[in-house]
Amino acid sequence: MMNPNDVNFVSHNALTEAQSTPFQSKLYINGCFCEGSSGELSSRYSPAFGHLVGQYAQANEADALTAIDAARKAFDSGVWSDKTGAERSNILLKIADGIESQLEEFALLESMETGKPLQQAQDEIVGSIDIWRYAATLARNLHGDTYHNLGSNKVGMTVREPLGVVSCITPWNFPFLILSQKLPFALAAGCTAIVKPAELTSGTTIKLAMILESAGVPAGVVNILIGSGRTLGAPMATDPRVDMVTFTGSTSVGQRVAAQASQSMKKISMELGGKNPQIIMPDCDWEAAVDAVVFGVYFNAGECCNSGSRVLVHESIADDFLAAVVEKSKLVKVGNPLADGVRVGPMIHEGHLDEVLGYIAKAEEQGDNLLLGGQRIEHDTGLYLAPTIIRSANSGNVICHEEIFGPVLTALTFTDLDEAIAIANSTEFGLSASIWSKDIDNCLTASKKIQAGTVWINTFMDGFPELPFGGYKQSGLGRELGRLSVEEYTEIKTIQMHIGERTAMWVSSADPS
Ligand code: TXE
Repeated sequence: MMNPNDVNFVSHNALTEAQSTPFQSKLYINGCFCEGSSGELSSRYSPAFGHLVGQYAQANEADALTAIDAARKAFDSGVWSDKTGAERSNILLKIADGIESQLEEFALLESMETGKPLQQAQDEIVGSIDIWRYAATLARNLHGDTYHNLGSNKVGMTVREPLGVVSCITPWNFPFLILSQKLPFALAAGCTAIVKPAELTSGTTIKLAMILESAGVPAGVVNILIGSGRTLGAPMATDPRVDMVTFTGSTSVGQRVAAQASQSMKKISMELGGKNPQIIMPDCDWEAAVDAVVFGVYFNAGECCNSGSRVLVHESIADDFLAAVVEKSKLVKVGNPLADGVRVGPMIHEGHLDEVLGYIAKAEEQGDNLLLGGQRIEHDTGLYLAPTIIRSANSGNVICHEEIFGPVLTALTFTDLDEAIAIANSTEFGLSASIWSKDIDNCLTASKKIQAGTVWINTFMDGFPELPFGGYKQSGLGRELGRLSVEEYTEIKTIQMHIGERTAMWVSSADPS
């Protein structure tokens, strides 16, 4: 345990009534808010303050089947898929307006359930609204192709049809942002959906349901289940009435969901883990690179698939650069998520904090060098972990290649860019990476050779709805966001046409007898 005075810890104040009143919610199936058929409730307590944040009706398998049935019937009826792109676009824009009108409530609930700083939660809801608006533009731009080069009596065309019913399974680290990377694009394409947020952070997803109907989304088009991944995941991934599963979460659960979904050849989209390197060259913009490393690893308490959890530093500057990162890390404010300037809140739950501490212990056992932190901070709920930096001499050590999902930076050194790229590529993941250098050759060489879905040059973790996001290797399958993301939720149909009289018969009376 670390003394809070040994880190830049901001203590808690008493909560106001608005901050401490628990959110109550039901399931949302076929346009109705309903209790789960088991009658059970789950409770979420704040990882920062320990108070009851929300109580949720729990869905069981029977509820999942009812939701799937509603989504299937809504899709097959054409009530959503037959709307014009313009109609769907207008509804998505109204949903965005509805979220915006409750921005503060969404952000507070998200902050209380996850423990993330309130200001960051607000930024994420603002970012999510922007994504809904971006998806609305794509609803009007979905189109196929035509082919006039098939001969004078043939025309071909491809049309993009909505894929059908989509199961969306989302995690706890960015509950509303990740939902917004999936659902508006599925809706833009004309699909219907069953959505299952993570057990710990269901609040903002179910809050969205309260906006859908008034925005004009017909009953059954979006159905929201709250409950256990194990119980609800199986029907959502295997039911023959579901056409696609989009999942964000751990690689191990993603593999299971993909295996289940493949039994009936469903389309799958997976956004999984990462062990993302930031490569620091000697000619980097020093201040900006130090700041980006600190931001990259501590943002969202490191519970971030895009976390810059590895820093690879050129050996000629390694000691000084890491000393600067240690000093800047000491300035990072940890603690009360509602206080101004706090950047790092608590970890999501006790079990997860224990796992992260287990990785730190393993690193020390393997001879890695703890430069900063490494311990819990002494505090009521006890879920705060001090910003941690570990220098490793061996890129084969556990801390260098497994996703830790906490505020833990692993530092390694390299002698030249080729070695840096080899280390960058030496994990099973390939989500994102960055390079810091003023030399364009270094930057472009790294961006071409690193196996990752996103490479940032002299910046880190920027994101725009316009730019696709997803992983190479075991970081995932498919892409979210970007112009083409709506196409992930479509099937291509080829239509071939013959013009005029058919002369070439397969069988003719003139054939030799
Ligand atoms: O994730 P899970 P957990 C990583 C991160 C973290 C680890 C464990 O390394 O430490 O995963 O987190 C649902 N069938 N990421 O255990 O279990 C679950 O209810 C279908 C990376 O919380 O993968 C939730 O809705 N679904 C990540 C979702 O899967 C199942 C974000 C994700 O939970 C299921 C979160 C099942 N059998 C964790 N079991 C990222 N890529 O950002 C669970 N779920």
